Amino acid sequence: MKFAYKILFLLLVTSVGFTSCKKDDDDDGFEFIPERDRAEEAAVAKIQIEEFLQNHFYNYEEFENPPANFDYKIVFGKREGDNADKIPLIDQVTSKQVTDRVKPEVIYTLYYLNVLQGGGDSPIFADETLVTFKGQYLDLNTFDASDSPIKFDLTSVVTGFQEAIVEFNSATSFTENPDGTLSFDGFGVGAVFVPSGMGFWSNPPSNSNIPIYSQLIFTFNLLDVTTDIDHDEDGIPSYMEDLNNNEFLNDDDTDEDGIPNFLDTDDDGDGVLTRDEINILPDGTIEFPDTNENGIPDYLDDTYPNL
Ligand SMILES: [Ca+2]
Ligand SMILES: [Ca+2]
Ligand SMILES: [Ca+2]
Ligand SMILES: [Ca+2]
Repeated sequence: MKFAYKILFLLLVTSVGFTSCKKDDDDDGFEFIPERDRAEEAAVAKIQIEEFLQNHFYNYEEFENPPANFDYKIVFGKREGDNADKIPLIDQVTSKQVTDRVKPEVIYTLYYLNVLQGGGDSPIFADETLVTFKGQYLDLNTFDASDSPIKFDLTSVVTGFQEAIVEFNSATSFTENPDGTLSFDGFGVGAVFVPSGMGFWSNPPSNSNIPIYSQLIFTFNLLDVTTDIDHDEDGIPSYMEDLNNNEFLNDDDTDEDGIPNFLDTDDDGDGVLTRDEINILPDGTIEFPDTNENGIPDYLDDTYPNL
């Protein structure tokens, strides 16, 4: 499970590294090759994913008439032989348009499969989710999976996974079993087909064998959601540190010290902790004083206080 967490850990990899290197056989040194063009790669990914969706189906018949002890996990198969007339995924998926976080002029069509919506809470981009999941390539080989519930911080997972799971709801209820495990009812079940630019791009986790520029499939059961995560414990929930409202937290860095606000305990870098520049009322409401009335709240204003 620990390994699984590391695999999905994406922090910042989409925004760093403009070159990758490979060993040059003709030379003793390394040859630096430029990163692929994001728009061209997005087009390649779209073709590959749509081809997959055309040629594959999922176990929808089992979801329609669940066999005894069905685990409510999505399983894909190829539309060939006895399965040639199964409904192709392309007729069952939903899609949403998502802007590339590195190159905003690139827009992805992110395909996802909504098998069961779920009846509980729906996560937002800064929440933590409890899921079971499987990660596969388009050839259906598995690169990572967890059948036991595992927590994923949505600020740390690949963009495609984050953008899809926020469209689902968690379980309506759970019961504790005699062995201490939990059973969930009414959870969300889905899959997302992630183009490389919304996946690991040219920087897959170094401890994985995931090839660069891989299209990835994640199937997941969404069990639980934890909201109002405050990553830096500065008193401001992380979703409120998304100052430019793009649902991406790594590009909000008020004092430009390289530490984004949601991880920065002194957001304006004035030497006074954010926690000491806001007021948290007994009912949990947060006030942002602007003492010098310049339109910038104290915690983001490095001209106040003058120390
Ligand atoms: Ca915070
Ligand atoms: Ca900062
Ligand atoms: Ca902060
Ligand atoms: Ca401060």
